[in-house]
Amino acid sequence: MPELKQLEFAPATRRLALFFIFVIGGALLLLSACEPSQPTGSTDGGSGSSSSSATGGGADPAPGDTTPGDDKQPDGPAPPGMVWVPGGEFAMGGDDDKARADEKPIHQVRVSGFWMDVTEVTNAQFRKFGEETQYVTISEKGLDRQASTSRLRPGVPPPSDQDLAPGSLVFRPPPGVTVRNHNQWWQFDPGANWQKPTGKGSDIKGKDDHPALHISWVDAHAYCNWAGKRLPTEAEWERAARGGKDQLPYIWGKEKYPKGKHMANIWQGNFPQENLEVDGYVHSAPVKSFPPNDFGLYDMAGNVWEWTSDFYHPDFYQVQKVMGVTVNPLGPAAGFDPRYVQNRRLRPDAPQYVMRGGSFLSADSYSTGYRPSRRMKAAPQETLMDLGFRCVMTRQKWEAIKGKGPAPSTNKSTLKQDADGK
Ligand SMILES: [Ca+2]
Ligand SMILES: [Ca+2]
Repeated sequence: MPELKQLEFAPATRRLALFFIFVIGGALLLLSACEPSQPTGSTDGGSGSSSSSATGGGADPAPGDTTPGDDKQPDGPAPPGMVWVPGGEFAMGGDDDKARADEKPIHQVRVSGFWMDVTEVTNAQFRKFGEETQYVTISEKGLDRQASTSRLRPGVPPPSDQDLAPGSLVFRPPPGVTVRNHNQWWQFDPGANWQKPTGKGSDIKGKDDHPALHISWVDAHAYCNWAGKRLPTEAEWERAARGGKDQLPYIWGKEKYPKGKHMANIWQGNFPQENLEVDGYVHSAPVKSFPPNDFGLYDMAGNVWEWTSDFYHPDFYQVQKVMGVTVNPLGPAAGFDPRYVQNRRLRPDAPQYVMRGGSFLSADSYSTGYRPSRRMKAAPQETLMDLGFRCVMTRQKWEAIKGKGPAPSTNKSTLKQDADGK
């Protein structure tokens, strides 16, 4: 993940932003609460098909209202490859010495119980999706010129051929680069995509059980839609990651190395030059290589960053705090990132979505991205060497699937294969 330096607002800009948040943002939140804003995934500007569904039931909608008793796992079988994340109230965000401004303040959130993929979506699962739908990812096909141009704000120059070309960002720090040169260790490689994670000449042979990499938000949304699932909200993701351990620095507890054990695939050594590989992996690890959290979920810290369905706004938690305990928050109704104001190199035409959990590139000497409250963001078309995802499913959706009775064998087969990554 590009650990892009968070730029601070100038005081006047910050006051203006806070005004926007509390006055206008409040109205947007009300609208958001009235009308679930599960995005449509129409921002790819491409032609990838995601119309078919592994479950035959279409996409899972946004989280429903809290149902009494939903902290208990529903009776009957779980969806293949998923575990129940019990509903409940938890403290969202962080305020310790490692916490960034956008992780504060800690605020109380209640989410309904839901099903979540036990692991990050693997290469084998993503391949199955492509075979059944002929879906092609953004890093493989590039961006559509007409769609990309139609989104531009007035005065913004149209994208160049290079802006629209296939490819993705690969982590290649040049010799001597330091953490101060955060723009230099990511290199756009026109041959990089989920099947060629480090560019031309690379492949994923023998890596069926590794997480799929170079996955954009649009691609992730299409996969979840096909699987009859959806991306988790940011609140659902943090609820799930903490596994019931509120306000602890790590998803497994207080100690970084309990009994000397490595608990996640992250970075050891002097980032970005020296990866000591003490945890056994310099790149992605097979899913389930490290212990699960208390909800039975693997790699909620490290391995790859995971997309959520929420727009990013640096001051969103301040709004949440004044609203008291919020229930199933869906994120801000619109994305906003101050970098767009101050850094014109970044794409000016797209809001950003939140990603969570850190990756094999998360180092204590730099971002500590694997902390459960750490927030990162990217535009929906952006892809990176350490960016993947997993999906969730509502209780209601699974009940509806089961309620259909015995599913056609092809559907059952697809779900089983999805779960097992075969
Ligand atoms: Ca590692
Ligand atoms: Ca992860």
